Amino acid sequence: MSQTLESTPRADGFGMPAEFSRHTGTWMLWPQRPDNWRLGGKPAQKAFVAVASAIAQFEPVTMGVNHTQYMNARQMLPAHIRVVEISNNDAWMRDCGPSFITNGKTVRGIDWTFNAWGGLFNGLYFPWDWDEAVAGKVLELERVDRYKAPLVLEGGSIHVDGEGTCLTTAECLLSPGRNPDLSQVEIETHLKEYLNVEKVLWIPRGVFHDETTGHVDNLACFLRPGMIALTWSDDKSDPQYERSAEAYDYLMTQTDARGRHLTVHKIQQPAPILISPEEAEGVDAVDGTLPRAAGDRMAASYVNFYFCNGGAIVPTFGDPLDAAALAMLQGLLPERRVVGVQAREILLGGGNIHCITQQQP
Ligand code: KQY
Repeated sequence: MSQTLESTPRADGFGMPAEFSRHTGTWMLWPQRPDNWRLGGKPAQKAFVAVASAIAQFEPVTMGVNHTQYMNARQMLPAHIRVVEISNNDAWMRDCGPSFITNGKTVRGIDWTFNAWGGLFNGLYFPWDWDEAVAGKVLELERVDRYKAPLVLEGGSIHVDGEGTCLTTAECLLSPGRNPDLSQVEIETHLKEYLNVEKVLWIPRGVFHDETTGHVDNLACFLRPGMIALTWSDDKSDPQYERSAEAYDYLMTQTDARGRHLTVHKIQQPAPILISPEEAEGVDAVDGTLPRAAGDRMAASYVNFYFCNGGAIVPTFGDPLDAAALAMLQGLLPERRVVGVQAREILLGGGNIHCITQQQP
């Protein structure tokens, strides 16, 4: 059995590598809850198969599924994707899974506290106890020791450059539904201790209408140390304009842990994506779960992509700007193959490709 360690990663010389470093594989969870995914998750399941298959061209993929969906997932996924039973409340492995860390020889995991993006204050569903157990189960399956971090945090709320810098948003990490008893300084101290970083960059806000209260992974990510991709709108009447502009202005005033100034590449967001009446009708209404109403705007962003070994898997939306986003990322990541996957059905559940994946170094 894997052990729970009493020290911290920093004290033991472990830290989180950048997502663009080498992986041994990717973890995902299978969508099924009918009060989040339309039509009992059927269209989303096809999109998850497309994402898993795209990643599996580059590295091994493991899909965790509830026992009620095991046979269906096993039959829908190609044989080279490993399917294991892991009970879960929903399918966001980035957020309820572990953050893997390493000292260059051994891999360990951080098991953060998960409260469904805001607990009883503004969480997205109740209960979340199966999700809360996912990180521990993944680590035990891999026989990897873990640190239980004293912080409510989802993996989508942080990015690291692997060279001492963490990127996050104040909107998310300081939101009242997460760690209301901790100050910004205390939260930053925990990030430094558990991720083993020297510097935390606090972008003010995330993407407009993001139901995670502003996860950074939908707004911005490191392309390499010192280089950031930022979702962008040139339309001053779009509520995203102000958010992206303030993030850009903030990043332009900052240096990273190594003292480098940051280069920020703007990736134009797609035209606003609204839930259609047919899509809204397909979602069960359940008390305590975020409702899905026709006309609601979803937080679409090309930046919510996933690095895998030699590749980058990027969400597309059937928008004329898809091609420009793919071409721009391919130009910025010449050493990788950029692969677009139609992701509207994932977006309709409240996140995107980065939110449903978790890398294991
Ligand atoms: O990381 C994410 N974007 C997850 C969002 C969860 C949405 C649940 N409806």
